[in-house]
Amino acid sequence: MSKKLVEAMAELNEDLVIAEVKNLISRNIPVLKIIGYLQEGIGIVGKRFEEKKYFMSELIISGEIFKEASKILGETIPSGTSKYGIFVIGTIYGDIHDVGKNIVNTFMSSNDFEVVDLGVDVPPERFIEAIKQYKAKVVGISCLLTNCFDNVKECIQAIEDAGLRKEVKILIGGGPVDEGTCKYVGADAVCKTAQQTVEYCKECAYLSISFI
Ligand code: B12
Repeated sequence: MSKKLVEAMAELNEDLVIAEVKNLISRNIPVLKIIGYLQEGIGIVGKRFEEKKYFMSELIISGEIFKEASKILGETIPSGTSKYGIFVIGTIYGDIHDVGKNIVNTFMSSNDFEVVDLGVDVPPERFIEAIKQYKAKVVGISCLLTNCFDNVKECIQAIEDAGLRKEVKILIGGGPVDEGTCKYVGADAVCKTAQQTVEYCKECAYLSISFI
């Protein structure tokens, strides 16, 4: 376990985070493990924010450091083909967190999915348009704010009202979401990591829920 990386992230020491990420890569530590350390560190940032030891500026900095580290990690991951077809993803409206969503994108791309990223603060209409435009079979909705769970629910209801619900699997993810959230919002599955997302989507492909 790289206590050094967890602590450097929690302390917002960008130079040390970057140096340690490079060090772990050079020691062939798996990328997912490194992301796990970064996530543990940023989790501490979140806790300190809750405890009012950190403020908004620290949250912003932590997101930037994570993005810089992700860039370096992303360069080590070979890009794949798009043989499994299109995966549409976006962060639900009201929410602008995108660090985790972007990690999912990198892993999905490198595992042979073509990713259509709708960005952050995405309203239901954009998801619906994208499902129609790309004939998507799996849609991912990212949500890190508990007060946006209702927006996710509304979005899934809107997809249903548009007559598209039976055509797509809807996956949700983001720090606070769990099985209970999944049930509440009416999604098909929740994935806690990028790797789980890849596995779930590949399983859909193997079960011949063709993505193409
Ligand atoms: C960085 C950060 C920010 C940055 C975001 C920068 C960015 N570009 O994303 C900024 C400064 C903008 C921010 C703002 C706010 N934040 Co903020 N933020 C965080 C923090 C510290 C880290 C989030 C993060 O990047 N995690 C790392 C990534 C890698 O993890 P992840 O997103 O969970 O992703 C993984 C999985 O969940 C999954 N996944 C993610 N998305 C998806 C999608 C799909 C489809 C799937 C399948 C999987 C999947 O895969 C990823 C890789 O494993 C968290 C604390 C925490 N513990 O998460 C608070 C936190 C989420 N924020 C919080 C709050 C309150 C806010 C603000 C409301 C603060 C304010 N007063 O304004 C605003 C809201 C702004 C808005 N409207 O969205 C709270 C939310 C509390 C709650 N109960 O809802 C948290 C939990 C902090 C806390 N403990 O209080 N924040």
